[in-house]
Amino acid sequence: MDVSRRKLLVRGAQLVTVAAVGQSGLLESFGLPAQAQHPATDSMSGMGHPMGQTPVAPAAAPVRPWLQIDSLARFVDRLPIPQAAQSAETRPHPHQAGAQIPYHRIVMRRVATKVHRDLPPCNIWSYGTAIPGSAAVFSPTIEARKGQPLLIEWVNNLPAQHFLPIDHTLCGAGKDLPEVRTAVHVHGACVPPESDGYPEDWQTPGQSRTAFYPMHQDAATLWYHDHAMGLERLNQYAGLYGFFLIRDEQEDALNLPRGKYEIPIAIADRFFYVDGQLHYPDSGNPEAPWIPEIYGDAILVNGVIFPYLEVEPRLYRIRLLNSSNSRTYTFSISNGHAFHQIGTDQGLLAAPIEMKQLMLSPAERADLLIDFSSLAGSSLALQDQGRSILEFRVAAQPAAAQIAKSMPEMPTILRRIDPIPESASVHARTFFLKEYMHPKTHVMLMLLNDQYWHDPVTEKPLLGSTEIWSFVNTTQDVHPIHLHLVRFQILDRRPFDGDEYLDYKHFQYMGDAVPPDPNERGWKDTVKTLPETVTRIIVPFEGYPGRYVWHCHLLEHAANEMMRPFEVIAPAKPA
Ligand SMILES: [Cu+2]
Repeated sequence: MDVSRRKLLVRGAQLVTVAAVGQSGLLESFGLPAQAQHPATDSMSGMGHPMGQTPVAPAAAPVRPWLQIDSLARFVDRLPIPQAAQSAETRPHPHQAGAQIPYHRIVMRRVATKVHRDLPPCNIWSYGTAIPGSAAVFSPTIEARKGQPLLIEWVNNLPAQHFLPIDHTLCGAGKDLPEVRTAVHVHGACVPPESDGYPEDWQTPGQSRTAFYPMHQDAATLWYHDHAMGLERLNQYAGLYGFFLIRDEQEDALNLPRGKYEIPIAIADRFFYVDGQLHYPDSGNPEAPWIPEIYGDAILVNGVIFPYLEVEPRLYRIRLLNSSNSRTYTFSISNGHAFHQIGTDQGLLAAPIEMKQLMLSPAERADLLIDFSSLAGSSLALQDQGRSILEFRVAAQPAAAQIAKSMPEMPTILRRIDPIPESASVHARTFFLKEYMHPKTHVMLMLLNDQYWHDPVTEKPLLGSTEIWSFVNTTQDVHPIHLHLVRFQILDRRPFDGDEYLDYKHFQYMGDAVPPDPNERGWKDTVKTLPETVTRIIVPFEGYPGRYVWHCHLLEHAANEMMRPFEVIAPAKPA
């Protein structure tokens, strides 16, 4: 992976040369229409790193100096625990006469939060208010149960002007549109299309939208975030994300740690200025500030840099979410302590998987059990590739009330998950994931099967049918691919010769298909598609007919055409 970006740059340079000699652009040479070309910029400085650790630096001198994260004191702020959203009202069920269901009203607003003890308050956009006992603000957690539908009115009370660099040349972010628009998507929720937060179903400040969540699905760690066309990367960076947890009887029966022993943890990287305000790097071209990826040097854990969490020497349930724009993490615990993964994006695995390392791409979740019982009196840290981001301080002994009660124990079996046979698929689709570099401007463009957002819908699965989707990742990036509405299983990954394909259009496998890792053998809604690898998933299209989206969850990629609609078609009624 270390040479990947260099290789891409070399390839880009080669192709630029070819294109210049041939008097035609790179995009045309790939059979792409000229409309693909991103407006000119001379800067390549916005280029991120595929799994990068190197911060992106803008070409222009910053107006304000950046914060050096390493200068901050470590572990001086308590980890904020997101508060459960409170519903005081009920409203009529939209489809069942006479039934009343819980109604939440969640307001998006500009708020000041403390991301670190030694920094001035930071202005963010959030669905939340201050957390009791903390100077931090974090979005409320929606608590839902299978079989208990609910309504949420999402209210946009944000300012009329954005504070992060909008790129008006991107699809759906034109200067003719309001600057501030929001569309709330509950990631992983099986909901009717009008409640899914379709990117073009946006609201402006002063507007709201009420969404219906039927909650027919299994217990899982979902999350909500903004998905407005052309602004998702900025709105989420501004702070618009939170947890949405679904519980059910199957999970209840496992007696997993609950209450203060169940901790949702959202990890998101950011850049800051020395005055404590958010910094979103740009390309250096004010007319086209988009950058291909972003890897901030500050890791926010529930909105705070370098927090600590006091734990008792006992079993904890940690629901881990990667809510970063681009960064993939490799998590571990500082002393090499093993932990167990019990669930993935769409709920429980079949059995706990013992692990010492966990790789999590943007939008993926991991439901973990960490047993601190043998670590009384010690401190350890949650790390990303050896870098500590959250400290666990283990008390010398359990709380007295807990000693009297029986402690939850590690379950051995979680639930039954039947692998879907490939023979269940009625349609196989293949998608080429590509990145193009403009020969003159060196700006990247990311596409799914060479199609743009506004091209006609090509994926029209039948409601109730099962399909196999193969993602041929011709790039050097890990692209986490997310399908709205559905859950799926990963079939396998098989490496191919990327150079041979890109240079000669000759497709050649380089090895056998590899089954997913044990902790991926559950229901997923986001899949890591690895470089120069074909990743296959099998997808039952269940839920509702209508138009949804699928996209790369590197938000900068999704903003630059790596997002497509799909339409679930209701089966024809018999005549
Ligand atoms: Cu991508």
